[in-house]
Amino acid sequence: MWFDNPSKKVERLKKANVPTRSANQRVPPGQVLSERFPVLHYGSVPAYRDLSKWDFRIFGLVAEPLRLTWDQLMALPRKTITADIHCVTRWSKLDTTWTGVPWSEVLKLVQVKPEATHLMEHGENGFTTNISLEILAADPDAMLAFEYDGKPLTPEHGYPLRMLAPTKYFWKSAKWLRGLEFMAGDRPGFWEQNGYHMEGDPWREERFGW
Ligand SMILES: Nc1nc2c(c(=O)[nH]1)N[C@H]1C(S)=C(S)[C@@H](COP(=O)(O)O)O[C@H]1N2
Ligand SMILES: [Mo]
Repeated sequence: MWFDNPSKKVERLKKANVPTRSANQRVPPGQVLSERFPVLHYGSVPAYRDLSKWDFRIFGLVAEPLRLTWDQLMALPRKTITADIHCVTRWSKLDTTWTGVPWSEVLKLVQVKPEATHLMEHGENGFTTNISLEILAADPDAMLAFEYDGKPLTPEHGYPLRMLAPTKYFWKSAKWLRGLEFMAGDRPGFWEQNGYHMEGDPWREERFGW
């Protein structure tokens, strides 16, 4: 498939004006490689006894808001991808492998209104982060991820579900994801309200300020 071809992927991202690595450059400016997988978040790690009461909501600028149970989410098409991740605190990790529901499949679940331009990701503990729909559509690795390295996400990395939008700094990948809100225009999420950049592109070093 086209997304198995790395040069096709880069081509497509460039079309959407997403700067990407060139063949000999995988680490964005100002970043340091990490072998470990650091854990980073604000607040405490949610604990789930089971997922029977867990649900996932898609709302905002959609024809009909949607509520999915965990079992319904698990019945959706899935794929496994490998991508590099870049945290604004300057660590990058190469070749991380994730399994989840591809963004293209999420878009099939609802009828998104034409005015919608951005998405607000809603995490369990009130965490939010904003991202553009154009970026998500252009990134074949964007997904609702539930496995890392072939195993369910660990609690600290977002169990049971997190966003994965690896063309942006990793704060744009909300852990403990519970909802997606389609919006007309952009609105700052949690870190963005606290001075982080609205776009957060690691290749342009969009760390702070907007
Ligand atoms: N719900 C939630 N998701 C979050 C955060 C958070 O504070 N709460 N922090 C973000 C930040 S700043 C980073 S760098 C990544 C870290 O993910 P990791 O702990 O799996 O490395 O999660 C992002 N997702
Ligand atoms: Mo971060």
